[in-house]
Amino acid sequence: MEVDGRFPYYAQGSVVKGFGRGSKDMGIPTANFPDEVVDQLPAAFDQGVYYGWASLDGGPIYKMVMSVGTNPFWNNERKTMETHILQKFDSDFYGKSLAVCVSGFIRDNVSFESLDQLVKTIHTDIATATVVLDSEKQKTFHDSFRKWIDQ
Ligand code: ADP
Ligand code: RBF
Ligand code: MG
Repeated sequence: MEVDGRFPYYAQGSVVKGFGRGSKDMGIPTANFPDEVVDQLPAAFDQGVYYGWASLDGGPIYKMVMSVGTNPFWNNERKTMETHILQKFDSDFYGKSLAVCVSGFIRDNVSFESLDQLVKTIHTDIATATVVLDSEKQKTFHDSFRKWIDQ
């Protein structure tokens, strides 16, 4: 894969309420960042589906997938930055501090003909991220992220 100077990109902020469009019912809850964090994104992160690492309140680091954009399937007016952590949690964590290391690009954020297609594609994104994040290069991003969190 060619080198992409956007990565790694670090961001941190408290988890806020999103549009509540039932992504949780779809089995894919996404922790939303506040607008201030979204507005700090460099222009190169206009939109897209990404993978990387995530940590809550400085705790363990988990794999994640992230959607950036206006979610064309839903036609949102505002750009959002939503993180699905690849870990099962027993309860919600609104208000907690979420830190992310965005370390790679999967695809553009696009529209779909049906919700079923959107959900299937997100499951493919999760499978992609699960494999790629086991690579040596991604482990170095993981280790640098740990230092960034702990500093
Ligand atoms: P909202 O529209 O408020 O973002 P979601 O249906 O997207 O609602 O659910 C997101 C919330 O679910 C998160 O803010 C978090 O509190 C909780 N949650 C539970 N497990 C996860 C997970 N694995 N990844 C992301 N969020 C999760
Ligand atoms: N929404 C879209 O409209 N188009 C997409 O291509 C898209 N890709 C996503 C990829 C991932 C990995 C995740 C977690 C979400 C994605 N979403 C996308 C956002 C999804 O529609 C959103 O989480 C729900 O609408 C709940 O806010
Ligand atoms: Mg959400």
